Amino acid sequence: DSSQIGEIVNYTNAIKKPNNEDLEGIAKGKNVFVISMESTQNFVINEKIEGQDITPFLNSLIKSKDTYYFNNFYHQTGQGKTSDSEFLFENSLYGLPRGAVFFTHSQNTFKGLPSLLSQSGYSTAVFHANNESFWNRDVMYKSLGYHQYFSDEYYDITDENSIGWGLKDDIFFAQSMQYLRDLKQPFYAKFITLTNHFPFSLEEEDELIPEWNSEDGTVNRYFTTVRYEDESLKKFFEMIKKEGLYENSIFILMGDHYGISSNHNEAMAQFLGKEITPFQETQLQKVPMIVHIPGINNGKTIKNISGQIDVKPSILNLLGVKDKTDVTFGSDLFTEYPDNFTVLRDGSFITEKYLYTKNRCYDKQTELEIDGQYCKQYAERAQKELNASDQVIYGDLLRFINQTGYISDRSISN
Ligand code: GP9
Ligand code: MN
Repeated sequence: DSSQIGEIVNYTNAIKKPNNEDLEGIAKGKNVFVISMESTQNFVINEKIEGQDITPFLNSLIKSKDTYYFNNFYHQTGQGKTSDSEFLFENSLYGLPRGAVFFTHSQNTFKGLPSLLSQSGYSTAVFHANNESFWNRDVMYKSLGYHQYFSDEYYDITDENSIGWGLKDDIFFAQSMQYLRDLKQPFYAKFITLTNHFPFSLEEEDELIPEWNSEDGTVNRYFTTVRYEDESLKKFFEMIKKEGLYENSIFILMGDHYGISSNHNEAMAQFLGKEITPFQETQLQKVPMIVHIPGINNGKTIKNISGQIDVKPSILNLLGVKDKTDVTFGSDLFTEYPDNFTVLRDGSFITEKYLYTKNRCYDKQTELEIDGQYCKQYAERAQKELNASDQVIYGDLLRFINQTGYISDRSISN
């Protein structure tokens, strides 16, 4: 009921770290591109296969003076996979312990990034060349406040231009341009890629690097589909420049979740040159997080420990959009007072010194298991945070928060 949300608001206010004031509004009124990179894990960044870069374009983007790269950024998804990732970064709430919130709670009141931005004059759209009801997106995108959803029906999909799960990424981007052109600016546009999805199938003509040579075909192919995705992203940026949209936009590129599950630990051990312990397995949950702001000329790699929960407040701060009705579990990624504490959906967490997973506490420096006492207080906080977020969803508690941020004992519709 409404008393529960009062407590939760106090709690989220208490854990929230201050926004970076120097960056507040730095991208005010600019278009926002978010690119969700399917199954893209951070371990491929700046790495090679047979002497060839796996992600040459992302590597060069990261090196740019206009890019902030977060190299300790974790996905926090559960069974809802891509949809959980979308939910996390657009609401700053966790997905659920079981099932996909996109399916189970699509009728809740949300204060999603798209609806907040549309209140600030943005038009909002999603581009994803899959069936519109996959992950119940057609329903959930309305709840999140999207104006438009360009699903598979908007694309010309043939046997020749598709592979694996559907339309090839580079064709997907190319065919999206006609719709993008017509969006009223400023816009918030989310693109969800697909080619780098298990089982990582690829036409030979699209293989830009050779498959790797381990005994694990899945891992071997993964590198080639990541490489292909990287090339598609490069072409995407070229198209955006040609459309004249580059200068007046910001770009957020984020991996949605892991692509290589723990079933492939043997090949991963070979690739990383070390045994895959629960510690390593948790570190493999890092995904790339890139914020590219043309002209900012102040880019750097930010090592703070962070996750998808932190994306929404970061975008809002860059755009200078304030919202009093917000209940967010994350903090601005650019904060000058990071708490370096990130919780994964299974209760694992990562701090500056410790990593906790599967009831084991690790020292990050030695990578060895240590006495559980060191992790105890953080483990409690992790549970508290996940439970509070779950309560918001199970109780549909955001309906009790009105436009001025006050809590009402009566349900208020958005
Ligand atoms: C499907 C795409 C992939 O539309 O988002 O879904 P996933 O299996 O990664 O959740
Ligand atoms: Mn996915």
